[in-house]
Amino acid sequence: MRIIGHLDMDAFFASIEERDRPELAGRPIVVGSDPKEGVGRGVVSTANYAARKYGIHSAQPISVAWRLSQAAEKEGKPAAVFLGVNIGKYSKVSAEIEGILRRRIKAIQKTSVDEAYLDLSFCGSYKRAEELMRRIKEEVRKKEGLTASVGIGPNKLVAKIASDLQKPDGMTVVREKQVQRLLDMLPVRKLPGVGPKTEARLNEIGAQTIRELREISDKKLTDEFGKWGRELRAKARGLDDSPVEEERETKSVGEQETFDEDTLDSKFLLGKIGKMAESVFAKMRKEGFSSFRTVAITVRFSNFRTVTRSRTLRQPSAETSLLRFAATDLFLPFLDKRENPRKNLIRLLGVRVENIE
Ligand code: TTP
Ligand code: MG
Repeated sequence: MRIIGHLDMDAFFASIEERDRPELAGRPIVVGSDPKEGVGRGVVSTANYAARKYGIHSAQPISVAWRLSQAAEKEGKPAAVFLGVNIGKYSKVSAEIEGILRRRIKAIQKTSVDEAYLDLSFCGSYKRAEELMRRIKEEVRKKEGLTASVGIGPNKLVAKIASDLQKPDGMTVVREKQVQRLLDMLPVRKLPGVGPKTEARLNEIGAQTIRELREISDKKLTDEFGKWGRELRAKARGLDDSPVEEERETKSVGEQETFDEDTLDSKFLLGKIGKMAESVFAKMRKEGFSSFRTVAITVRFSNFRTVTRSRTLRQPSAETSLLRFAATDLFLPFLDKRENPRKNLIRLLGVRVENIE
């Protein structure tokens, strides 16, 4: 019998900060960019549950979070505490939690800084799987001072949905024969992979709940969504046979962009390189890495000839400015005779960091 678990830490970054600053216990906490008294331009990484009561949430502009906090204060509630992101610290905690899991479970798929799928089939029964996960939650609470929410089900899809159902500090077990009844009650948005766009289109064709999605004919789903329609159909039935597999370690993070028009406008291209360096750095941090050692750029010319150039630093760097500098420096020769004697136009640029930790 397959039994799969999914563990997701509660308000992860914010819970760590709350733990480390006992004077903040119980206060609303927002972790993210500097709000700069309401004119800051970044976003909220996460907020603890007290701050979520004010409507503050991940990915929201930090200026909006600031206003929500001020509004709450006007009503006599405590103002939120705004803290910067200390990704190095959170990665360490993440690795410790992974250690706790690995000591008791062989097959683990860590999917983000605070989430993992666990193959609990070896437990032999849902009861024993639940006992094991209760012990693990207890150990995480004792050793790390943090709470986690756990879902247990017959596959990854159901386990992931289940871990979200009783947050925070939740434990939700969904046995095979309960799957359909549970899914049928939930809105379609609860299915992993269904974002705001799919949700809106499903609502348009009359499916608010997973039950309603299940009742749409296969033909209509395929007409509307193509291949994705078939996947939705399986999800709505709680079907998923994907294995819990060790993620190949991400050793690089990058992005690339193809331009609307091929160009050799140096101001435009250097601006792009700079922006991409910043955003690759942000992405790297979001994925739980704090430093890089190698910077690589990709240049594709209008004739599709593609060139990669990279530079490895003597030691790891955690500086966005250094990434920006290295990427720019690698790119400059493409603007002149050194790498581009025929003045070929450029159609795509990419920036990537490797050897990340
Ligand atoms: P989540 O597990 O999505 O959120 P969470 O742990 O803060 O809260 P929940 O109790 O609902 O699980 O993400 C884990 C961490 O990843 C989160 O603490 C901060 C970070 N993160 C971002 O930096 N930006 C984001 O947009 C999201 C969603 C998360
Ligand atoms: Mg979480």
